[in-house]
Amino acid sequence: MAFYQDPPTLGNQYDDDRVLRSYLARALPREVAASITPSLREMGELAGGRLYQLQLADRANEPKLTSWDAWGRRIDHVEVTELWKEAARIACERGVVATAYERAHGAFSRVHQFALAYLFDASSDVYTCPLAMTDGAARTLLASDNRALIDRAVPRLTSRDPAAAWTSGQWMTERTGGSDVGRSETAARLGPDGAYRLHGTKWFASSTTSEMALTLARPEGNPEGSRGLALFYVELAGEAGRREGVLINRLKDKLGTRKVPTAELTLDGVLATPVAGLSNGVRAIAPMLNVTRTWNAIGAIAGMRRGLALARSYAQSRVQFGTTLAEKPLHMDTLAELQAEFEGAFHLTFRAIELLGREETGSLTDSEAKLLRLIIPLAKLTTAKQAVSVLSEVLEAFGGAGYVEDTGLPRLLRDAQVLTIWEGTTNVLALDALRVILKDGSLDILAAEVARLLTGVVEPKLAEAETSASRAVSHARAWIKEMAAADRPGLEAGARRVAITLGRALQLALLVRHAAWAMDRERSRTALAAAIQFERNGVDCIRDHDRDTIEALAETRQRPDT
Ligand code: MFK
Repeated sequence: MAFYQDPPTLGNQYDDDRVLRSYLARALPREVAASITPSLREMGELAGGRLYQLQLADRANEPKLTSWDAWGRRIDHVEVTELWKEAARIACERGVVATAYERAHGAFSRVHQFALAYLFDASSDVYTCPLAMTDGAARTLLASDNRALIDRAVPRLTSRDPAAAWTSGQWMTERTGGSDVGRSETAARLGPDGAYRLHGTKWFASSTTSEMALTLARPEGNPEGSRGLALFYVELAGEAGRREGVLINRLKDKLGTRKVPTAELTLDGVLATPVAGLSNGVRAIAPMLNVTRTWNAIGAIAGMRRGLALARSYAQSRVQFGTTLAEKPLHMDTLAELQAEFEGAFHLTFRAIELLGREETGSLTDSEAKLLRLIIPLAKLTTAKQAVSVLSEVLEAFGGAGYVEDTGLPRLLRDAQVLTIWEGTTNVLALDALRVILKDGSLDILAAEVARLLTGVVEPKLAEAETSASRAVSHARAWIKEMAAADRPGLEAGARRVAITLGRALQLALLVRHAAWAMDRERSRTALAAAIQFERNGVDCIRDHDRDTIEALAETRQRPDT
């Protein structure tokens, strides 16, 4: 009889996730954990069941832009995929954003909300993109104290009623710069009616179907640079079809996130309301950046977890050279390395989320606030890189099937690649982290956090991991101190290596702390294995690089090759 390989399968994505369940058992008070478990189990069932099946069935569909109707009217209608329509309803009804704002469990509500988002993400075809921006917009408006806008938009952004709920866009990127936002060209003109209208182009506006957007524009007469920009609220909810003053030039033809209707927009006089004064727009939109960067880390761990769940299932059924892949020592060695990366990324992401939840409920100390400011870029950049490398290996673990579109697997890698780019590239976030470190002593606070996590851990098998985590942080501190005094360009050149080292050191310390807890309370040694393996994967990547070598290899200077 002809042979046909069984596809990999998924079970309930909550019940199957040892890492999530063990983390929640440690991080949450027992009554909170008990109260949120049904909602997580329900989301886990959807994510491994009906939503996953719909995602596979909907694989080839993409959003479509119709610019004109039959009679020549400009309509700019975007039709999203079937999965996106279903994901929108599920996310709204299950409170994937709302849970954080309802605060049924105080600061722990952020953990609940992001656990829902984590379970939902990998079966949502990146519907988490508009959700991230919606969450970021709600947080930004609340931080602005603009009562009229808060009253108008926040109840809609945080609604559980699909008929009333809004999502938000975040229009920041222009042709002049995705990183250097201060070069934005969009102008805000004050009309005789006392209202502002925006004129310019947004080059990469994620999720154009949203009912509102937060965006940056320069009020006429303001100075150049980011301080001359102001944060504006744009409402797009009007009647179906064309949004007055916003033209959709085209949908972007992207490597991944192909279900997300990312567009290039012309702002042709769209009405806009200042959110928080008429300058310092980057500072005003910073709460949004911090929230969406946290969602980015959630996307990274959710993608890794999905890839590994599928790879494990496949390893159990795929027979090669006489046994299943699960019985091949080298295949298991590879999966173990990847699993440890995922677990480190998971714990760092949820540590950031715990702090975010406490910030929102006003229970952070000054030191913890500084720690949060540093952890967010570290988590975003480290987990995004891990996701790309883990998911590349996951595809390889399927051999040719990982490279074939209708298995649904290549999407995992393509959708991961954006995580290193949007919401700030690895290098931009590394420089952001370095700026924060040099400005406010947050590296001392991070070192104290690592020391705190390692305190009281007595398991001898964790000793090497403990040493590696604290040595890596000490190395980073010494290196930054030396370079800040002696070689600023060298310091900047090494910013990515330092940031990744700090991100990994923190991940390892969190793994050690969790492993010690799991051995004690769950009588489980799996988290111990993750800490040991993560340490073996390597933590400290700080190296001295001399400038001659870099310049010779980068080959960006025009000079004769001697
Ligand atoms: C599942 C995945 C979900 C993810 C969905 C994502 C959807 C995708 C949508 C997008 O990608 S939208 C585009 C996102 N774009 C970026 O993230 C821009 C990347 N560039 C940077 O982050 C640059 O570092 C930055 C634009 C911030 C630099 O600009 P500037 O002009 O050099 O600003 P500066 O001086 O660093 O900061 C201005 C003020 O903001 C300062 O405060 P002060 O005015 O009080 O001095 C900063 O401290 C403050 N600030 C900047 N970043 C901050 C912040 N404050 C708190 N947190 C931050 N992260």
